[in-house]
Amino acid sequence: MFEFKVLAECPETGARAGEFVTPHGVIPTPVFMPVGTLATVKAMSPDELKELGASIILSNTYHLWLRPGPELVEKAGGLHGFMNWDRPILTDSGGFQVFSLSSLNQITEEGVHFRSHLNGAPLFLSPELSMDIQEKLGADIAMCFDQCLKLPATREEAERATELTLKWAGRCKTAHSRSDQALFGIVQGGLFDDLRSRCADELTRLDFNGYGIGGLSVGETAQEMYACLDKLTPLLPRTKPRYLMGVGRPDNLLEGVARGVDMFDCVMPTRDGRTGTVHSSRGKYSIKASRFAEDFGPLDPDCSCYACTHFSRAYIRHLFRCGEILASRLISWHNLHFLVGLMRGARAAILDGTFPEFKARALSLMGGSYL
Ligand code: PRF
Ligand code: ZN
Repeated sequence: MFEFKVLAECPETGARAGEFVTPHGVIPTPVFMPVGTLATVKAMSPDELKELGASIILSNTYHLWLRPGPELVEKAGGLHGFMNWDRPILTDSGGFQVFSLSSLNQITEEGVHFRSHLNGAPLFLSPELSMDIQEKLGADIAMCFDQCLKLPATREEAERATELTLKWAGRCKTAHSRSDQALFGIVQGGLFDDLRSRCADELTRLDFNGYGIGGLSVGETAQEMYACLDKLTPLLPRTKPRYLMGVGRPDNLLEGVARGVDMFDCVMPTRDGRTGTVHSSRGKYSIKASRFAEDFGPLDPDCSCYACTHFSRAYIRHLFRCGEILASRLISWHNLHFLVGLMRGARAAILDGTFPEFKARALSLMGGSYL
């Protein structure tokens, strides 16, 4: 269980194609994981997610802890039974949501004191509690409870967050007790190469089933993120999966894959789907634009998803302008298909030795709106 097989490596870049074995099936990598924060990928049914090719989804400890509570999910047979999804699931630890959503957080060595984003009630989350909740949720992959730093951060702040994240990783490893659940460490360290490297070394010593790369896409430039990955991924064990947390722009995915990242997640495809933003092989655009009023072509000429094979831009634009929920569903469906498919294409290209060409062509087709 939890074996990661590297099937092919791109000789020109750091890209790899692999397979990660979990209790609910094998995850082909590189992979994009749709986000189902509240035990649902917004507007999409599990069957629809399967149809578009999702092999794993992500859910959130923090949100499910508040509502409906881990005990209820456990009674329902864990997240898989509760939401009727029988493929792999990864739960994030709350280490990011606590810092990004809640107010007045006070960080101590023991854990984090903060207030609920729902009703302001005082709450406390620690590595041990996050592990307990994640074991009850029962995902295939649990994440360590970490401190995600907002950038820019001073050297001192980054040092403190890195040391705390390492102490907490050790406590997560000790507290974690389910042998049918993988546990991933999370590398922090801001944009300081030596802190990232120290964090990677210490986490590797603790021997996790995989490694999250946290604290990126939090205010730095794309070039800074790529430079950080260039230095960091070679320090992580070659035979364990690497997961770049919360990163989902298509150009970021391709650049991440080229630097040896295997897994990604982001709310972007579904969040943008609900506001009418389409991500496509030719770049991103808003379906609201008047130039689509009489455009009877598909959202993306290169896409084979349900939305693109059945409906026109003009129709989806009409639905969107009328506030019809089908518009949100169709654009979310397409956006997810695009990102899941982009990683499927990258994987095929790594396996047949054409990844550099695949990446260059995809980036050039996406054009100006992403670069
Ligand atoms: N830590 C955790 N989850 C995350 C992040 C992190 O740093 C990020 C940062 N991009 C997204 N999700 N636990
Ligand atoms: Zn489509």
